[in-house]
Amino acid sequence: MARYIGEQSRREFLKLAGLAAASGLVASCAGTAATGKGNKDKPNIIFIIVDDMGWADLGCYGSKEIKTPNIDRMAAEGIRFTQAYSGCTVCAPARSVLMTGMHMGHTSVRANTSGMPLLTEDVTAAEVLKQAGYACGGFGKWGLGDVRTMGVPEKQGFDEFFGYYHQIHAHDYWTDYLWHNSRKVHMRGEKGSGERYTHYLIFEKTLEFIRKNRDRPFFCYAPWTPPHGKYQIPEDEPAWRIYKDKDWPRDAKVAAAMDTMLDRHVGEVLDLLKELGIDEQTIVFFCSDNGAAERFDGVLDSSGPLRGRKRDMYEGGIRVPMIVRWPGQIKRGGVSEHIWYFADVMPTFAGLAGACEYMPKEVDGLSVVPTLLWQRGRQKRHEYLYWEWHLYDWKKRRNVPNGLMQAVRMGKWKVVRHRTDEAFELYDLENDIGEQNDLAGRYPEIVAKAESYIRKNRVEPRPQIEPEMLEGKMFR
Ligand SMILES: [Ca+2]
Repeated sequence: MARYIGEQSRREFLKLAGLAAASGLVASCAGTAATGKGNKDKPNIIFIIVDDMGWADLGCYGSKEIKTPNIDRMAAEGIRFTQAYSGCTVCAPARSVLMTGMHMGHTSVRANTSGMPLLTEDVTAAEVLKQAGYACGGFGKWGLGDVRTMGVPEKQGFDEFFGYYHQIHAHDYWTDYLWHNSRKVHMRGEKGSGERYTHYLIFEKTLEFIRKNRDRPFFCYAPWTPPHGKYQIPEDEPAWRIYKDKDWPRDAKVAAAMDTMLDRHVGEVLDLLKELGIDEQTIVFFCSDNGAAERFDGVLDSSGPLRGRKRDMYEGGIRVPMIVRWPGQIKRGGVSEHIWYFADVMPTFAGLAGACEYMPKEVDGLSVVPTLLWQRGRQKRHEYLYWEWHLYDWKKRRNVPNGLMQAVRMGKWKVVRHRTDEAFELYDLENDIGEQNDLAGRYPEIVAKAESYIRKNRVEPRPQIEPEMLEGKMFR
């Protein structure tokens, strides 16, 4: 695969740059001028975010065992990022960062307990795009407000949302019901069958929304739930047949099959865009919401060379695969080392949609549109990126004392600590991607700088209310 500058000819580069300039897609939404284009220039945005897929679970990210030909092709036709990050190391807060454009020191939902939904005053990426004339639909797992709260997606900018509202509900692929705009949709058919397998229904609804909105700008948010455990898959799922007889632990086989199933569905989304004639009007993102839930070391090696996994502040918890494809606009086969994270998604959407004026001023993110369009000189870079997550004691129903985990990335440096009463560790990611060699003792001034960013750029989260009960059962 081509590196960022390489196999593309200069002539083609100039053509792409010209296209981008002509269509006004140069806004960074963080200082440079916003675009104000008419509807015909607003690309459709499809954001596929799968659940707990590891950084190394795709062929194009080095997986040797998991078959992902469609996503690999998507990367070959678009741009693949090697240093893209989630907003957090677990589901709900990661999505809060994504939806609000604010990092974990500022965003509203900072825990997986559902003890705090998005509030009315929170401005989501969907609300920004809605004001710019987009139809907004979501299909999969929401996690930012349960039914009967102000955090539900249809009160946060979405015209429709089909799937799970509570992330713990989303653990079960053969649940009794899903939600459609807070209306309960009962699942028919036999439990354990493909007929009732929730991902199939969520995928169908995703395609239906794209078909329905083909003639107008749309934002299709697809927070699909595989390969998150429970590791459940229909016996007759074609992807399952590839792995079912492998000599691996069952969970690893199901996780691999879920990835290959997702891959087929990504391919079908791309095929649909061609069928509808909107391939070149549509930018498609593919990423994971946080690191691998299980590493499956020696079998799938889902974190690759990275340390840790989901729930860690090490790279294995927060670094994610990120691929973006937009025929005619994004150079084919690019690989970028640009460092960015979910807080940058809202400004990127706003830049694409000419919607910068609708974005709250407080966002922490920076648009990556210049990087997508190969205008590297225009790309603004973060002074620092910030993550935190507070460990929760489910028995005592409160945060673990001193259990706040924090991480800061500054250029090649990564500062991390696992509790507030422990010292920070420091790693040089350029030379030590596996975070093995703690340099905090040698460079105390780098650690001090990270601490000063944290002090200046973090506020306490809103107080959590009691974790929610749903159908009389507490989800955890
Ligand atoms: Ca997740």
